[in-house]
Amino acid sequence: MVPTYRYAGEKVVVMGLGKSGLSAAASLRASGADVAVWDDQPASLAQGTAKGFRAFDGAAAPLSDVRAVVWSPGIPHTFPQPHSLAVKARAQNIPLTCDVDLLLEAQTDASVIGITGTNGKSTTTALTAHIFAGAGRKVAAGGNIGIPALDLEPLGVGGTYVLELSSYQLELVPHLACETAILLNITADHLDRHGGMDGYIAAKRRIFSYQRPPRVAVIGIDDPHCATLYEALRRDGLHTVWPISAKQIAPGGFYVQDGKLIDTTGSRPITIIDLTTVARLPGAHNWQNAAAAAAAARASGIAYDAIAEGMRTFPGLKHRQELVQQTEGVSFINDSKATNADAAEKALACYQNIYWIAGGRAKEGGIKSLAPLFSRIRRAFLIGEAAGDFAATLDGQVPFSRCDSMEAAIAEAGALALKGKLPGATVLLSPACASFDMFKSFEDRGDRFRAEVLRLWPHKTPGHEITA
Ligand code: UMA
Repeated sequence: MVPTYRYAGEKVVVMGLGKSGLSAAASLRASGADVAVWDDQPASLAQGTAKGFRAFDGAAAPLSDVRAVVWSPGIPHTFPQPHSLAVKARAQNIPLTCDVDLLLEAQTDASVIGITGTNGKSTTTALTAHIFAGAGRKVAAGGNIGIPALDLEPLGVGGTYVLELSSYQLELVPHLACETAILLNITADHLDRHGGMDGYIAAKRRIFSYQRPPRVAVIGIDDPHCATLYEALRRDGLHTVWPISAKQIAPGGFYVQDGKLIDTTGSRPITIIDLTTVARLPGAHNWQNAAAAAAAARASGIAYDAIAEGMRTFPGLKHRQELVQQTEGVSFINDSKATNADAAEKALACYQNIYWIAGGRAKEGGIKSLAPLFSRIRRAFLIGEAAGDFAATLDGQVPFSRCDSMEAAIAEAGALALKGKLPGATVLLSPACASFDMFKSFEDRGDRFRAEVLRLWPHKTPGHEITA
């Protein structure tokens, strides 16, 4: 835990008792602050009071002697409607802060690599930290990736925090000063929370604010919003700007061509690694993540061979094209994090001869946008509320079965894939749907997929390493 003495002896309210709120409350209390907590959900509030925190009535109690409100990132404080506690605090000039900002304020001696973007943040964060650790650096990764910032260890001088930062967190981090800041990509997301696309882009752009030397700004140039920001950053002249791309040559930056990751920031191009040989970074989206991680590592002086080794040994993240098992030529992939068609598209584009498990609680638009990839799918196994709609979309184009449970879908898909013996056959859970109709969360869905696959096919192919 990182202690945060900024509010020692003073009264602080922690708003929201999810992961970040509970972690912040614990750190503040351990550092001598007088902590009161609030959550609009009685069950969540009870979790806080069970840990001995005093309840602060967010709706009614006065804020007169409160020094700061530590805000949980998921709670609206501007758009679409500001929470009443945020309105009250701002009216009294009481700052809203968040756990990430408390970490940054407490650990100014450590370096910070900030990573944001609509997609790929978690993989890039984990990969960057893995490369740094492999190179012998003192490193800790956290933030939006699911490890609350104040749960990390104090690193101090010589340490590096690799922080995944969401647009929500970027609105609440005035102490952010990254040595290296990475913006991977921008597509429409969370627009309700930012008052539209301009607000969302403005939040993402904050990652480049007040950077510390060497002020390296790494930015994807494969989408129009980031390409425009790249030009603006170059014109500003405040940063060393390194473009990254998985689709085009990026002069003066890092790009991937025919799978080869190339650094052109120096006097001559250097090929770092052939990413087609790295099983746990499949697809162009992961190649862009790899380019970003390589840029962060080079900005910190990590050698090329250590970067390549870090990529080769990267275990991957759970639920994101996670290779669960390979047996008799069939790969079983858990991509439960793909809760919409855009995310499923990235996985479908990576494989041929796919036995596709999809469905759940549908998102707007369904799977019509995936039609260009249908030829890769040998058969679909449809589950959950969306099964009927998905069947109507696939009808006449892709054979499908409607399955009563995910377990039934796994058994049928696995048996067909093993029998078919097609090259590169892949049983892919990439649902293009939320999980809540059948599971507690996408993690629960992915965990159950993994458990069932390993129950049905426990024997791994000799020589193949699986990290669950
Ligand atoms: N709550 C209220 N009032 C409200 C809304 C919520 O009291 O009006 C309470 C809820 O009852 C709940 C708590 O607030 O108890 C939840 O707070 P939170 O939504 O900030 O969630 P945490 O558990 O603290 O998790 C947060 C991030 N969640 C969000 O930003 C929504 C986690 O990112 C992050 O991993 C975690 O902090 C640790 O840093 C998750 C996420 O979905 C993965 N992020 C979004 C994304 O990636 O798209 C941005």
